[in-house]
Amino acid sequence: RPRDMDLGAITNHSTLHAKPDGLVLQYGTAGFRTNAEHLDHIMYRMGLLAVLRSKQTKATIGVMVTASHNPEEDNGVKLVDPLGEMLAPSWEEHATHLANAEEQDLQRVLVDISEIEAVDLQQDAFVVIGRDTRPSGEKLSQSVIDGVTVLGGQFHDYGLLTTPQLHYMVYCRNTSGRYGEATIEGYYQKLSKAFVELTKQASCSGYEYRSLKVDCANGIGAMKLKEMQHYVSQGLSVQLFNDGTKGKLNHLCGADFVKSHQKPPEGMEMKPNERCCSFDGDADRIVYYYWDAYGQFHLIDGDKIAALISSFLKDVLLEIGENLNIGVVQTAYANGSSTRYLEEVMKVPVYCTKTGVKHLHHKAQEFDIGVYFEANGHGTALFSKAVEVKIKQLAKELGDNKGKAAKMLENIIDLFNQAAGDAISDMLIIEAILGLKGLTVQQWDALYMDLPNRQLKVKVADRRVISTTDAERQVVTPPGLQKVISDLVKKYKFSRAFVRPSGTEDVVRVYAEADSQENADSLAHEVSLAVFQLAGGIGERPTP
Ligand code: G16
Repeated sequence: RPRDMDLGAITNHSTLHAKPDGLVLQYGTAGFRTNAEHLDHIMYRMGLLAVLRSKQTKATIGVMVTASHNPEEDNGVKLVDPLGEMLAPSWEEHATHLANAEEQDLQRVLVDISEIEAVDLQQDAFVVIGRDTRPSGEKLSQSVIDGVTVLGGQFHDYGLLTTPQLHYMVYCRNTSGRYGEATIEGYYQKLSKAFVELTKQASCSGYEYRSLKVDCANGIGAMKLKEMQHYVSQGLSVQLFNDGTKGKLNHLCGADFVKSHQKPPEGMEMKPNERCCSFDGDADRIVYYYWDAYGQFHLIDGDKIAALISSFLKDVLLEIGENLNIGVVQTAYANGSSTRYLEEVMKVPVYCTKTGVKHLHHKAQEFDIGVYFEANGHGTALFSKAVEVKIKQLAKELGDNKGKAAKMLENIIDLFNQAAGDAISDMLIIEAILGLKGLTVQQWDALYMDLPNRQLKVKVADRRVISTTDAERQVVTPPGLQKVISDLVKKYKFSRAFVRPSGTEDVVRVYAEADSQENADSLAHEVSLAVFQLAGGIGERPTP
């Protein structure tokens, strides 16, 4: 029996965080998520698990209490690994076991995990905690802390943070401050220094002071942008909407709403051709949009952000004279036009992974420069250590235009949050690139034209009956469903459709694209009906 696990105390505390009988939850796309009322035991147990992971890795581990884009009543939790990345898959399994263990089995599961993972229980543990603005967050964070302390772990509670800020803190702490200072000021200073440098460079080429309207989804992004505003005010003025003073979190606003409904958020005053953007509830996603002069809404999603960023990076590298390998990583949701543009016009290799930033992040690490974005606006760019060192050196050594380009790239690297997709950091990068290139939002939008598309949700009794392959583009079970989808797709031009169980909501997601909005809508509807019939739909049948 492990020496320094006080099993008695663990059990005693556990009864204060009792697991509702029969409740089974999975560590999903981004941790556990459900109605906040069912999460107390999960939080306590994730506190315990974070300590074990910290002891095993001999590093600081992060715990973020958030349900990101989900409705306000939900909450959730995810663990952040030492370099700011998502928890390793084998530990996701441990998390699921621990979360679902009945009270009497809790000790055994903890001991099993420690043994399987060869955790040195004598090792110190340190856990950092953050939470978004959900009303349930504070109490749930306390339950995490309870789990951490009962296993003898030390902790620092950052309180209210955006999810990517917590990822940043973990990364800083485990790299002895080389990545940045692990404080909120450290984060603002690192990003704003790079941003202000870039806007200075841009102003030499005619850049004008800019303003931007930001829909903060009534979430944490509003608070953090307000705090940051004066750091970047030399180059950008942001006007905040849905800042949480009245509306409900993610309700009729935020990046997820705008992307999935393809319309502007409520509560935002938009004039024609004005550049606007939306964050999601924990500020790890961003999408841009505008109304044109004819009253048509234009959405600029994660795919077009990836196109802007990768084309900028390619140009800068050309200017410096460096031939590095750039790769772009997308998911099945990427608009067909974006993939074609990246491959055929920009000539960059494109890869498709399963949904979930952990998959994209992992793939992006294979390149000198890996740009990854989900269509929903979640993404960043990763630069290999060797590239960072080289660019820093070139920025010092080179003169003239090459030197300027190298400095620009050095600042761009600093501005990216390389631990996780980050709405604030992405926003500043996009604003800097538009400024440096002298691009309007319309010109950016015109890089390519999206294929009309539609996303729908279908309720089924148990979404696990659907399994997929080929980066979620093909259904394996239930049998017969893929054949129906393939036949439906054949009815339309330039069409594509797929379905997959969500890992954050209790629904099956349906995606379809085609040559016209009408066709995309009707393909999505027909596929929804097929899911409803073949995968155990519940409630009302999908209606067009
Ligand atoms: C999370 C993940 C994203 C994913 C999204 C939806 O985002 O971090 O990678 O795209 O969920 O996932 P699913 O379709 O499985 O529900 P967020 O912003 O909610 O944390």
